[in-house]
Amino acid sequence: MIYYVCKDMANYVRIMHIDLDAFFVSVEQVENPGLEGKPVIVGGRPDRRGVVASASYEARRFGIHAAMPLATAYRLCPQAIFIEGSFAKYRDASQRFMAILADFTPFVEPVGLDEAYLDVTGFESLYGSIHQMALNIKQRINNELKLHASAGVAGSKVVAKIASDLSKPDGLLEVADGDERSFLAPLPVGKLPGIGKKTERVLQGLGIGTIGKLSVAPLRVLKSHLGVSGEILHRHASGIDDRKVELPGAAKSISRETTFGKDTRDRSFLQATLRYLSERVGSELRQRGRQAKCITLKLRYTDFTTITRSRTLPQASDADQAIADTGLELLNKALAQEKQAIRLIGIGVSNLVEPGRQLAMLDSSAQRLEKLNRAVDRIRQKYGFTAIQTGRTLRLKDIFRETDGGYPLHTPSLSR
Ligand code: TTP
Ligand code: MG
Repeated sequence: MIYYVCKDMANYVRIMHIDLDAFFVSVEQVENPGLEGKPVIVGGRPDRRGVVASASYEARRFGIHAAMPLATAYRLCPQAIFIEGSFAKYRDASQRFMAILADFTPFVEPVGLDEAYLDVTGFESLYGSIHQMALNIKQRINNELKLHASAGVAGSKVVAKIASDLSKPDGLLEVADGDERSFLAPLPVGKLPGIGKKTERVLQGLGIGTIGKLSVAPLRVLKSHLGVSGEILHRHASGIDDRKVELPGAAKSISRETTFGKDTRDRSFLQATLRYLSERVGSELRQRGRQAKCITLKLRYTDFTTITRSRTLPQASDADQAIADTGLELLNKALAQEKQAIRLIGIGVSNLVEPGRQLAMLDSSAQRLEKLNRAVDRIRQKYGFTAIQTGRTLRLKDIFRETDGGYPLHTPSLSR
């Protein structure tokens, strides 16, 4: 008997997922209460290109959602208030949000700016119940930031996230241990994180409309239509997800991208932009004390087709030059293959590792680059990002206006 109790306790996990409601918009509403209760959109002016970053719940009633082109949002709701937004403000609110969470538990994994997973296993003894702990967290966020958060509590990350999503706005939903399957079964497959429109269509084609049906679909069929992700989705559909809450520092990837004001084929402009984005990625990589092994280029063409191309570096690096040079190689290859004009360009790094005491340190050119990048970082921290520019990004000066010591990246609110 005791044996079984111990065994169950060993498997017992409680994870809380917290996500702020209409984050960017809500920060704007706190600053300007006149915006409360109105259809508000952060992303930029509707006559500019770019997409909706955040929409108030009032705007969502018109069918407006994140990632929708601003022009479409304007068509659906011309009376909406469009705000360009400012990343600095959201970063500040995000830091305060994460600091509140850290007061409740050290086991916090931030995801983006307004979202986090908390490993709350065993915290019942501190707060009476996990439900009470979630209420306390929500209350503090509301008292101190005037923002609303929604929380989901369950035995795994995937179920906790779905629960917080379903509870929005200002909600709290707890799925009891053992109830995961019955909780998920009736939900449409689109509610499962990782299932976008395309996968949803594939599943519909197979007659799979609910998460319950997905959980009992033959694995062989899912794998043949969806590859490896078919297997993961199959497990998640049963509420099985053994991903742990990972503490920060273990970021999996860093990326920056921008949508152009006008689609372009101008090679030197594309290269300059790519260098600039690479420098922004490199600077964050060094700030986090990580090096990257994998570099990924992202391009979106006029017809909205989006491609990504990746390359693994022979040795992990945090140098702007390594990121940019690899990105440029991938870009040149892509430009040779596809003649369409480009709408969006982005660069990302992944497969992040702790800098090792590698042989490269003996290599004086790598050492020189490292020194150079750190010196540039120090100047930029003091005087702004564009205070120092390589000859190749200077071209951007004539095209973009500089704000906050940087070039605005679309969506402007995401410039950083
Ligand atoms: P979300 O949490 O996905 O969205 P939200 O907080 O606006 O709304 P809710 O959680 O209530 O559904 O994203 C958090 C912020 O990240 C969002 O306020 C703006 C930004 N964001 C973008 O800039 N682009 C995007 O495509 C998405 C989804 C979010
Ligand atoms: Mg949110």
